[in-house]
Formats: sequence, structure tokens, C-alpha cells
Amino acid sequence: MLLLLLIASLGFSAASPALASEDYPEYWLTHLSQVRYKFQVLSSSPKVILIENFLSDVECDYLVFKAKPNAQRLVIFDGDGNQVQSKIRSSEGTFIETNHGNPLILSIEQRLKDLTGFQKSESLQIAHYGQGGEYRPHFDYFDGSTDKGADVITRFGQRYATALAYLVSPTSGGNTIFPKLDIKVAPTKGNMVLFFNVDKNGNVDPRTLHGGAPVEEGEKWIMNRWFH
Ligand SMILES: O=C(O)CCC(=O)C(=O)O
Repeated sequence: MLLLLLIASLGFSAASPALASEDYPEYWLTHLSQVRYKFQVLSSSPKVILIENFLSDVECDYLVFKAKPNAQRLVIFDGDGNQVQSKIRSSEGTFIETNHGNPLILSIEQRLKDLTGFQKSESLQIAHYGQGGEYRPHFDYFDGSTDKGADVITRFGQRYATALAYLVSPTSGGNTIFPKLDIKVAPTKGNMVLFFNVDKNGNVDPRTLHGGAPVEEGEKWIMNRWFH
């Protein structure tokens, strides 16, 4: 029962706002300490958590194998909520459909749900950066205090939290950086970084500004999951 209430609070659908403010996002830490993953809290406010070996080598390799044939230049949301190509993001990738029945991917999706409590999300996005590829610092959330941001949230939904896992590590470069928190995460195959873009009161948190530093040598593949 308690678990159900906690899950509801994470999805901002709890009947009691008090529950949401008391438990969000502490649930992750409580839950993480009960599961088998080793984790490090890189920032406690906003929560930025590194989970070691969330994905096995086989899972990483399979996701890349599935995504590679369909990878295309990735787009970003512009200020009007349109998806456009931009020089701030030089990577290719694709989405992997939810519920396509592949047991390996279903297992990853189930673990993401179990870990975070979020039941609603976008399809998994797989992205590739070649040498020099980068994603300059940006926010994953939409700013509901502007008319355009509020419109995108109504049409598309808010990205409350992000999970970003590394599938192929570059030889050098390609850290995930959080400039306002002075955090650099090494893109180690199988590891995953989780962060909350929106605080417990529903306010977007600009300290979650983050990006992918340029790949200096080799290539980098990642998996993104945005929770709504
Ligand atoms: O590549 C990275 O390390 C960051 C990627 C990212 O921020 C994104 O895809 O939204």
C-alpha cells in the first residue's frame, strides 16, 4: 500500500499533495538502498544519482545493434515546441518502440519502472556520437511559466526526470556534464545517471542544466529515458 502511494506521488497523481511533497524524490533513495544496484548520490539537491552496472554488456550491445540501422540525425525541441535539427546537438539516433515484445527490452523497461516508480515515459531513445559529437548544455524540462512551455506540457507532457545510460564508452571525452553543479559523469558502459528536472513542489530546476561533452576519441552510445 505504502509503495503504491509512493509511486502515485512520483507521478504527481497522488490524491494528497502532502504525500508528493514528503516523499518525492526521496523514494528513489529509499528504494535504491533496497535493490541490488550500487549507487552514488552525486548531488542531493537536485537529486543526481549514478547507478553502477544498471545494464549488462549484452543489453548495451543489443540496444546498439537494434538502433544502428535506424539511426538518423537527432532533433531537439525549439522554443515553440517544434522538433528541429540544431548545431547544439550533433548526434544520431532513434527511438525503440515500447511493447514490441522483445524480452530483453521489456526487462530493461520494467527495471526502469521498478527503480523510479514512474509508470509513464517516452520510448527509449538511443543516441550515437562520433568523434567531436556533443550535446551542448540544455534542459530536459519544459518551462511551464512561459506560454510556449505551458503549451508543450499540455500537448506533450513534462519531463519530470531523466535516466541516461551509457552503452558504448568513448576512448576519451564524452563525459556528461552538469555545469551548475560542477559534476562530470564518465560515460562508463552499463552505468546510468538519474536526475530530477522538476522539484518536489513542481518547479523546474535550472540546476539540472546538463550536456554531453565532445567525444575526443572513439564513439559514444547512450540510452535516454524521459519520465512523465
Ligand atoms: O550525452 C550525454 O552525456 C548527455 C545527453 C543528453 O543530455 C540528452 O540526450 O538529453
